[in-house]
Parts: sequence; C-alpha cells; structure tokens
Amino acid sequence: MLNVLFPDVQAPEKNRTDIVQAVLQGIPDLNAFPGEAGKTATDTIKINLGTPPSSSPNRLGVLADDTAGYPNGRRLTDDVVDIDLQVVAGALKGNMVPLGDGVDQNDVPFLTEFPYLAAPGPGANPDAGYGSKLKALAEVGSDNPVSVAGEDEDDGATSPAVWILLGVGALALIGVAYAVGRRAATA
Ligand SMILES: [Ca+2]
Repeated sequence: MLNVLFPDVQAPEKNRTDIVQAVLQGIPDLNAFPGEAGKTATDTIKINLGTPPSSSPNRLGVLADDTAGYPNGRRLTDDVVDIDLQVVAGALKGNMVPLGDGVDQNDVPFLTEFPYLAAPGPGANPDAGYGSKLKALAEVGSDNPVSVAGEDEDDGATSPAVWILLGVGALALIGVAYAVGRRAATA
C-alpha cells in the first residue's frame, strides 16, 4: 500500500522479517531474548534494563543508534510514528527514507512530575488546538488552506492530509505484518 500511494518510497515488499524482528522479536544483543526464545514473536514491550539512559536522547531511538530508546522500551520523547514509518519503508534493509508525520516533538513541555505528560489541548475551543481549527474551518466551509507548521506559513510542503494518509497506510501495513508474525508464531 505504501508503494502504491508513494512509489518513490520503494519499500521492500518481500521477506519483511526486519519488521517482525523490530516489532515482535526484539533487536538481537539489545532487547531480544537470547537463543531460540528470541525467535518467538511476542506482542510485548521489550526493554534491556542494562542499557543506561542516554544523556542526549534522539527522537528516532535505536534507528539513530540511541539504544536507550524505542524499541528498547519507549520514552516520552521517542517519535514512534516516524520510527515505525521508516522501518516499514525498509530502513533496516538500507532503504533510508525520511518519512514522518511532520511532528518531531511536543508543542508543550512535559511536566516535571507524574504523569509527566502535559494536559491535552481543549478540543472544543476553536482558538486552542490545531484539530479544533480544522474543524472550525470545515464547519464554515472555508476554502482557506491550513498549514501544519503555522497559520502564516505555506512553503508548498506536503499537505497534512497526505501525511495523515501516509501514516494510516503505514500503520495498516504494520498491522498486517503483525498478524502474519503472530500467525507464523502460532503455526
Ligand atoms: Ca513524528
């Protein structure tokens, strides 16, 4: 589906054991069980507690050689959408494509105490969240284009709808790979 919608991505279409390994088996010598147990595909978050925290976390985690990050556990700053999109595109097979959802970090800071996540934006206030602005524009039938980066920016970049479509398609692919992996594990 990814290649049909975006031929330039050129994601590998066969032998995607790399996705099964990254998502269900774990990374060898990092967060996978050693030996035969590491071959079993399991739907769990895998974390190697022997890996010290990174002093300069990279949002792309293990994909950017930051072994303290996703999929070796999952930090709040890990950009799991971008990571998964890039893995589906074949990053572990050498097909490095800078896919992403256009959001690299929170728009508000994390809290300094539990639950650490900032409060969600108010969804019903047209003046508050981006989603609310989209809804408000749709309701009045406005033809004004809406930019992800900001209201006054329009640099001809890929539209939000394309990014959303790309994300949905890639996540669907992950789901298929997931189901295949589980079926293979139980066969
Ligand atoms: Ca992202």
